[in-house]
Amino acid sequence: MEQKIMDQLKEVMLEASLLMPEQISSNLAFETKDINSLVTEVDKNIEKFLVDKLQTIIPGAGFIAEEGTADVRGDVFNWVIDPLDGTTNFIHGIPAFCISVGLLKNSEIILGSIFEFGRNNYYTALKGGGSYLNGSRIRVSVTKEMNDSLLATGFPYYDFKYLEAYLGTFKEVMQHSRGIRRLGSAALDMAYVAAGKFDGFFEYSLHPWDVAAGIVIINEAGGKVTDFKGGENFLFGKELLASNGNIHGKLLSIIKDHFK
Ligand code: 2AM
Ligand code: CA
Repeated sequence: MEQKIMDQLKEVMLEASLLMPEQISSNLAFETKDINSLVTEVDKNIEKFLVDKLQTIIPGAGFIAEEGTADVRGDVFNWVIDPLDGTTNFIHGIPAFCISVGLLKNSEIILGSIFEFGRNNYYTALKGGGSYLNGSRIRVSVTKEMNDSLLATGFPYYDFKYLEAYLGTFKEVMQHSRGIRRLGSAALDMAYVAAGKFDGFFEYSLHPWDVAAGIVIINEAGGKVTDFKGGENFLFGKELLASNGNIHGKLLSIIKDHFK
């Protein structure tokens, strides 16, 4: 049953991606939902399309969707949707944004899919079935030492409560890694960890739709995902550390030192 859902989801994701205008330009029209939280017609259109189509794949499934198109909970299944992750990039004409869809079965994410615009890369994973990029198996990197790692993060942009802890972490990670990148799309950061491009990723003030798909895609690619305490409250817990596994302990100990 789940493989069939995967196949149907892929079709829906690819169809949804066609709602993106062919040419992206800078300074698109947008609304401000909250401080630094922007939304465009494209976000809304893609979400409406996804909700409409996904309803028919699993009748009775609920939705946790960023733009609130459908806010109903299912008893067993819930789709977790970010129709456009990296909206700020999109509005500024920077090509780093994607669609991210995960499926919760009870309290566990069992499948995820991320469509990266521009490169037309489709990342997907089904729990227990491995992770794939455009049909080919992907795995996390084999980097052993944090000093050799390339890491991704997201800067705080609206919730500055832990800014000092974040900057302390940032400072230390900067001095013990090959470099830190900030793409502006948590879902893409996570897809890149799964594909072995980044060795790790950390961010706080995340929403479930930013990370749902990435969680299963990283786990199925052989990586590790935890919250900032090393525990499992990363889907709704607003903070997440992901890595290839090898450098997880070192990164976690730095984070724990600062986020006390
Ligand atoms: P969004 O584009 O779906 O809102 C990573 O930093 C996460 O924060 C992204 O997944 C992005 O999701 C969200 N985000 C929202 N507003 C942002 C902003 N002004 N700058 C950076 N990230 C932002
Ligand atoms: Ca979004």
